[in-house]
Amino acid sequence: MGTVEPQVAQSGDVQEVTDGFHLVIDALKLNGIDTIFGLPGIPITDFTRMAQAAGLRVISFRHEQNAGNAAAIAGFMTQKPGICLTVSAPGFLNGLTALANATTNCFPMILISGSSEREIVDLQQGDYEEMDQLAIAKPLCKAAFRVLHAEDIGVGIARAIRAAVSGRPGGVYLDLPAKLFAQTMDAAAGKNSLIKVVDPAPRQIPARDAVQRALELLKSAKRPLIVLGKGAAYAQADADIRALIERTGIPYLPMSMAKGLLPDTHGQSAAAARSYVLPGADVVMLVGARLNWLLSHGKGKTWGGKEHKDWGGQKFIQVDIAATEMDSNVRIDAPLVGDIGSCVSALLAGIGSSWVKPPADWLRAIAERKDKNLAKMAETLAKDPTPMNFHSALNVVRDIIKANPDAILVNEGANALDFTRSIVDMYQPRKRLDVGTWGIMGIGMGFAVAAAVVSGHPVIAIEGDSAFGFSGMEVETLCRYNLQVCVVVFNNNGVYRGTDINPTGGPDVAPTVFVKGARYDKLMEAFGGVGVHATTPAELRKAMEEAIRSRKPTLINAVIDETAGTESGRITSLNPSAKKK
Ligand SMILES: Cc1ncc(C[n+]2csc(CCOP(=O)(O)OP(=O)(O)O)c2C)c(N)n1
Ligand SMILES: [Mg+2]
Repeated sequence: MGTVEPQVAQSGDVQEVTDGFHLVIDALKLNGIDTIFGLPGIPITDFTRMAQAAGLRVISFRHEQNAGNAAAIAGFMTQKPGICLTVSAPGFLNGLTALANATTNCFPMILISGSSEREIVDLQQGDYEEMDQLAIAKPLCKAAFRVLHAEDIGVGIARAIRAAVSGRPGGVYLDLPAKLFAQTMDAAAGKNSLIKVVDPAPRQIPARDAVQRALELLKSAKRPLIVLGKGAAYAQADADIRALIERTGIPYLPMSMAKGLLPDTHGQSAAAARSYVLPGADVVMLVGARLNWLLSHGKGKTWGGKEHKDWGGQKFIQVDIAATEMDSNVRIDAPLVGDIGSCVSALLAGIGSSWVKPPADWLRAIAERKDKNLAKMAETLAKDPTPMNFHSALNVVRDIIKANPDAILVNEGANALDFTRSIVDMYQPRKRLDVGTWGIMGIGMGFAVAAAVVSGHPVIAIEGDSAFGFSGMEVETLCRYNLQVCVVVFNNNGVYRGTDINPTGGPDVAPTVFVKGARYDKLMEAFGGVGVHATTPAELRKAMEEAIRSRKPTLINAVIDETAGTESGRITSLNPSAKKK
């Protein structure tokens, strides 16, 4: 229990007192939180010092958005809310994008922000960094709380933790006005006011009839398919999920961050035959995957529908913790509401040992497509063009991950994202961390820092050159904490490609084009890390192997053919095109 200087009460007795600073720290520690990702300044500078002194790991960033992304992904990896700490107004706003992104992606995090004096803020009298932060945060997160009195800190932290991790996880905002930190109270009373949250994410057991309904529908399928989402990865029910897939014999499709839940090389993976299984399946079981844009909303041509919004004829079973997810895009014939672990184990119990495997013709048809596509991919990967392109570079990354399956792969960009997802096989759960539901740029270095800090495993960040720029300054953070992160910048001189021309012939380059031949490796060298300039797959391979071996923060500037990318990577179709030519 942290205390401040003893005070002498009027009676003459020495009274142990504590304050807001220490109560917040003690409340976090009491709940098993050991790391804070943040950026100091008024009113939380002393808080960061005291937290460090109290044995918390305080990871300081160069921009709050990266600290926020770090907290969010730490939450995803650990099922404990990641903590991001920011200063008032501008710092808070910088962290807010990460909070909103965490909520969208169902990552549990708590953004704790200092704020200015309530009386002045509410009368809009122009305080230092004045802003009604609670009101602004509210629509962007699961829950938002403010604590005004030291004796309420325990409740405030407990509520924030519960809100972040229970049910569907997400972002929570906790507003701590500057005045709160210095408030004092009796140390024993303070200690008593803290709450150690019991069972913060209670299991939600699915109803028996819902399990039965799901199993009957699955049993009736001629062409069944299971789709694993990142909710399935988050659940840490890895063995049961694998058993479900293997005991039913049903082909499965991993969403991006569910890759590795089963090794991507698994015989039942239908990832290489995605465009065949989605329209072909008659019953689809979604496990922790939402029918959002990433799955074309469960309808339209991707699913065999005639037109853009037409139903493809599939029946759906959806396993999700949120009942409100059901029927969000198409009819869900068998909703199975509960936490993924409980739902999957209930399904397993119902499946027993005599489950009939899916019809052989369905499996054979998938295997044929898969073999054909994988052979085509192998051919492309074997090429060694000059200059290096996405495929020849990713062939190297693919080998490195295969040799180091415990390494965590962080990935962002457009082409740099889409090609990596399809080419680089993952072998273990929760090893692929990427742009998620929003396809957001800027998660790269925040995710990389947190992945290294939380896991202790090597981290490899495959970054488009544009994507990297959003959080690039954090290479200093990588060096400062000496984190074993190998950043590979796929440098194709711009957003999507580096070949656009300014149609006016004026001196400005096109909006998608960057400085040609930029040397991102020098940025890493500026802070004492290892910088490598790689123009061939052989150079890239040598540098990545050395980075893994040395464990030193490394940035490899991988020069990629500037003509190789496509507009928006794989999602060109979402880009509105002008009618007027
Ligand atoms: C916050 C945010 N801003 C802008 C975008 C739009 N956007 C999508 S991909 C991308 C960058 C693509 O370029 P790069 O990272 O170099 O990848 P490449 O396709 O060149 O490999 C941008 C700016 C976004 N997704 N998120
Ligand atoms: Mg690029």
